[in-house]
Amino acid sequence: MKKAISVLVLWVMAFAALPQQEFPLNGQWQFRRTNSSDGWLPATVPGAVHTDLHSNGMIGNPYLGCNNMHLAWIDSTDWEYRKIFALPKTFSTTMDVELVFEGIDTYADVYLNGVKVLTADNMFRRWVVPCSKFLRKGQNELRVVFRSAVRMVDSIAGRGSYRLPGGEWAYVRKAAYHFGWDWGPRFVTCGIWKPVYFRVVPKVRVSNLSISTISVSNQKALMAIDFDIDGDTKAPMRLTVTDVHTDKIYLDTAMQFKSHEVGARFYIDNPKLWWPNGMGEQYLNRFRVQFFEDRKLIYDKVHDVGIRTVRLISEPDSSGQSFYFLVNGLPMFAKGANLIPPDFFVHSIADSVWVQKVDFAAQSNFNMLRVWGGGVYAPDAFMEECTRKGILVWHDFMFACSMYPYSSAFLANVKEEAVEQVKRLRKHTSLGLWCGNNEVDEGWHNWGWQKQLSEYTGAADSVWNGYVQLFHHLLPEVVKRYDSTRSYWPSSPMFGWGRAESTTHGDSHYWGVWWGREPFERYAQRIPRFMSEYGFQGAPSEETLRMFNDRNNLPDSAQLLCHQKHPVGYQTINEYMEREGLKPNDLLEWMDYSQLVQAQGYAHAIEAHRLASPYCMGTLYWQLNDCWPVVSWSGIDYAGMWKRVQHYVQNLYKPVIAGAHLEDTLVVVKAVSDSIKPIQASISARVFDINGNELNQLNRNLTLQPNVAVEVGTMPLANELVVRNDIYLKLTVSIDNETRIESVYYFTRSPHKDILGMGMVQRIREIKR
Ligand code: BMA
Repeated sequence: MKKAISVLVLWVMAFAALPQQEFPLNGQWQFRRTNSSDGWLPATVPGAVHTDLHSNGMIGNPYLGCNNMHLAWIDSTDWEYRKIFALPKTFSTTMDVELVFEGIDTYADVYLNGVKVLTADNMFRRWVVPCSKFLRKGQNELRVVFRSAVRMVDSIAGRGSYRLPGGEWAYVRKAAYHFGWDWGPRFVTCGIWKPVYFRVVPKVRVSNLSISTISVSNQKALMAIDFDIDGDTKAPMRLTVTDVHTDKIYLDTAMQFKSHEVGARFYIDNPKLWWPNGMGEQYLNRFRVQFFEDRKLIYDKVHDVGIRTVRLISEPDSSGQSFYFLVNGLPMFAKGANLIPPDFFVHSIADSVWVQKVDFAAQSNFNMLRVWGGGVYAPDAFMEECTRKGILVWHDFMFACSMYPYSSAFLANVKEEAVEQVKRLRKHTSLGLWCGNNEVDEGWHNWGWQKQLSEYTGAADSVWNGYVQLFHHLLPEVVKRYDSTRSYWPSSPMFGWGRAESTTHGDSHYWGVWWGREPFERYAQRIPRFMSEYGFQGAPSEETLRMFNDRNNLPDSAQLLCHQKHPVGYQTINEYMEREGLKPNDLLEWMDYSQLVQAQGYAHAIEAHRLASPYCMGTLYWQLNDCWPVVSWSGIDYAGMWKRVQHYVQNLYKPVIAGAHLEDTLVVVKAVSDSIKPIQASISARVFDINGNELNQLNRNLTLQPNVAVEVGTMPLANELVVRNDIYLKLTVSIDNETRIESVYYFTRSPHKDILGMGMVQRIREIKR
């Protein structure tokens, strides 16, 4: 007996030196309708009820054909999951053990051996439950009973005298797009969507450790290290930060266990800086952080950290209010797109898929991605790849297109979520901005929401005060307290696109093109200080179109309709296609032309935005990717195939570009560079007919200063030339005698087929004087 105890003591001591020990509960589970007499079916965790039903052959593939239209019954049903397991021998029921759910979607009661240990109500939070006293030596049962989120919405909303304007998703802390979006199906699913495990609670635990740059000046960087420490100890503690490459010690400090949140600062001499893609190297310092309790090592990790400062500069100026990012003291023209979750069923997205999106962004010469507020908070693997590839992340908090509840219980739930996510994400060098929400301020001021509330006395005031409380106090205060070096922006956009200020103040979402059916030319007339959304739909690749169909054929018209979620999506595409004089003969040609029209739209916009810098300092199109096979605004479809537009974007996001437009019969050529140093460029504009005869030319050598667009020159064309469909303008930018960019413009609608075949072509933008 004595021997057994001493072995146990030795084992516990050895174990205590480890940061923590985990017993995963992922993998095989069982599920059924709650309390039904249906037999238990096999389930997978992490997972979702839709994917489990599909794996069991109970429903068809939700992404195929029109299946997505017939699955609403799943959303209004309650489901329960269980796992029966025995603890491993290394786990004793006398240990201090916690049950951890990294993510539960969304309303669930959790029972451990019949005892309710948790009620969860937020998909974006992690749930930690002390559970030693409920564990048994032999068999254990963990049961998770979900309540239908759609019925929860009705019950919560039903308690008030009015419904909040916007969308039903506002009532639940669950990904908004699960309720259906104009690029996604509606599956209000449920499930344990992230890993679940037991872990032994160590005496002292260090977590949420981040190292960030406070300032860089005079060849010195001031760094902050922040972390949480939990537990209880009177022992002296010590924190060290060393350089893995040089062994240089940056910090070696004694600490007393005092508070839960701890911070320290240190300096680095002659730091090598991290830069966004295109501005310089993505240099990462390797800091080894060690934490000792007494002399026992309780934390030992290497953190790869880029030294850089990033600030959003949004200040009144002579034109209105600026909006640009200052990185290491230099203005950055932001080039990128908006990102949505890369699969509807987020549990199934491998890290490699998230990483692939970042790699596509970097290949397309992006320096920014915006994680849109109707999806989910980005995983660490995504943020790490953004750090490696120089992509700054504009991260929305998960609020979109609706007014939100403001009860103290709702706000307390959101506060927990915000603190957790900010502490998790702040360690990433790539994180550039926190934004409160997507289009909530715009909705309130422009979408008739106030009118909707007008029959309820005092409702509009209360709802707006709730908004202010959440987006102007609670969230910025969380950012200030836990991530003080990051900027916070309350709502994107600052003004809706119908307002004059949308082109003079802050960021803008311009949907006059597409939603407003305005011509692409309008992009150049409605230039904002920073364009954080605009876009146009294009069909996916043929390969992805075939994914609509259950036999890998081209889809029929019903299937096409089930994979278009915008109310007038096809009409809008066809209207613009007609305007461009493109007349497709079959589905594949329609697909091709839709991609051409989409690409033209983005090309017009990107040229207009970049050639207006420094007035405009960013362009993020809607949207980079898809979450299922669909016709949408994305540049890259669900299967990861690049639409035509993505190649145009890649070209137009190069450091130096030239662009042309037509003022009556005068070709006007402009150029811009976003390199951080002045660039010598040679720019030529040459007009040809399709037989290769040169009709006119303009050649200039010039020095381009960072982010200052200039007019390169003008070239008059004869009246009879600009009405010909068989001539084109080729713009070439050369740097150091090397051609860096080539663009081809044609002059009329319905261009000659040979010109359309030239690759990245677009119709020249026309201005009538
Ligand atoms: C933007 C987004 C999404 C939407 C898109 C296209 O404003 O924020 O809400 O999918 O428009 O309509």
